[in-house]
Amino acid sequence: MPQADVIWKNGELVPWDEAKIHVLTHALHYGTGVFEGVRCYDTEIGPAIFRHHEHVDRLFRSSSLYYMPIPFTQEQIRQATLETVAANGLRSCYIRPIVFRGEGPMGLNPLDSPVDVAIACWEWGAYLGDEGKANGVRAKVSSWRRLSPAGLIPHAKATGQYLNSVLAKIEATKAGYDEAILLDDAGVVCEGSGENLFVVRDGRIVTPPQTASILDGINRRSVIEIAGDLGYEVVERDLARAELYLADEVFVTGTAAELTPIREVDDHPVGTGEPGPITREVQRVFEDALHGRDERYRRWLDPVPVSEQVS
Ligand code: PPE
Repeated sequence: MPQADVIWKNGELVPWDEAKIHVLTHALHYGTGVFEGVRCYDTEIGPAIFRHHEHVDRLFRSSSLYYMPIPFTQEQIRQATLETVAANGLRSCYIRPIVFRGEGPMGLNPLDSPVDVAIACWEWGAYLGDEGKANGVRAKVSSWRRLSPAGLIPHAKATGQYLNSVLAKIEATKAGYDEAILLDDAGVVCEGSGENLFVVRDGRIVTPPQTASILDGINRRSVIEIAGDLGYEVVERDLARAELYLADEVFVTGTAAELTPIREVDDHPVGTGEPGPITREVQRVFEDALHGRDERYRRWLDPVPVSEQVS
């Protein structure tokens, strides 16, 4: 994977290779960490982080759901992220803030272990491939159900919870598909292994509701707003598995995946088998928003303070 120069760790920037942890880190054993996936784009107004405040806010909420007090304020974490991107001289990158229970007593009670924080960033291209982003990917409904809200907290972006996505992703890729779609505990459509999901039927956009064990995706919210601004009706309701096969269009959204069309589900072509017109239109405006090309959504960008160098 591409490396950058420095990583922010508990308040200071350290060289990439020195951002290490002990093998008895609590989170390594018990999954007691929470994280974010954030992206910085080289926009019309310079490098800028997309919906930065919302990501920092979700990090703190995830952390609080697992009783992990972060020893920094939201504003300190936001400034640290801006500083890390700037120090690495990156104009466009993926950013991974992580908060975790560090080296402390073994055993399930994490409350006496320190809460460590790190922020790394690196260049990361299209998550499901450039081809996939342009022409759509092939998905498989997973035999693994999305983690149940009776056992864990789907709204939290917690490290241990990702074993669920990992199983689904392994199954889908071993079977020759690009991505997994998980149903929830009740058998209704939930989301991709690392993305929220949208279906277009009869000109309407439908996406599973907050109660369907989804992660409350920040790009999901952005796309709902953009689609509304474009005049589309967006409905949050339960989706039956068969509606994936009967859909005119299907697409997923996420920080890593951005907006990626799904062109096949379980070997059924979605619609014509190519990304449909509504997907294309929403994707175009969403990409404009990410890159600061649409003034309406400039409020979603948090500029990275960089000295403009003439090269
Ligand atoms: N659901 C899940 C399970 C999920 O992991 C993500 C993000 C989303 C929905 C979309 O959320 P948002 O990014 O706020 O729109 N997945 C992150 C991790 C991907 C990874 O492989 O790591 C991401 O996109 O950064």
